Amino acid sequence: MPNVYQGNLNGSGLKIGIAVSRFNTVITENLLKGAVDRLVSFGVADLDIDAVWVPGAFELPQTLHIMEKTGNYDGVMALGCVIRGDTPHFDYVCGAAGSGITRLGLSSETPVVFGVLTCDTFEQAQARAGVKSNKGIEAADSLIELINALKTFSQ
Ligand code: INI
Repeated sequence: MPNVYQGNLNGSGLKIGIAVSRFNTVITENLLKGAVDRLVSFGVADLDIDAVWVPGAFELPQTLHIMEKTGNYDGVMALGCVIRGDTPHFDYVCGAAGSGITRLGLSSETPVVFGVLTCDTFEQAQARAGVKSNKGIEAADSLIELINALKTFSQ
């Protein structure tokens, strides 16, 4: 039999860092609420969640990098919403957020998840920041599962 490892959704005792972008706040405040409510439902204590508002999705990787370096968190999460406009700006912001957060995951031992919406329209973003379908909820699920799955391998 192989050794098979998988995480669970027990959040008790875990400390979580969140960076959330203010750009498209109507959307991102719903992502944050979805994520925080879900984390608490898994047993994460309110006071063990730190959420930092930053200007836009471009700023998410550096913010999480600085938060991660404190060593205070079992896992960190990026929340944001980028909506396509008329210029290539969208591609630069999405690319920087995605690759920056990927690099953070590869250069640290701390589990990191990507809860950034990258949408063509505001309506698409709204549909993914609601009560039932919410990228913040998904990010919370992913982070708690990942933290617990990787615990076995941490030094
Ligand atoms: N930031 C976002 O988070 N979402 C967007 O849709 C967006 N658009 O469209 O421009 C956006 N731009 C700001 C960017 O993230 C930085 O905050 C800014 O460039 C300053 O570094």
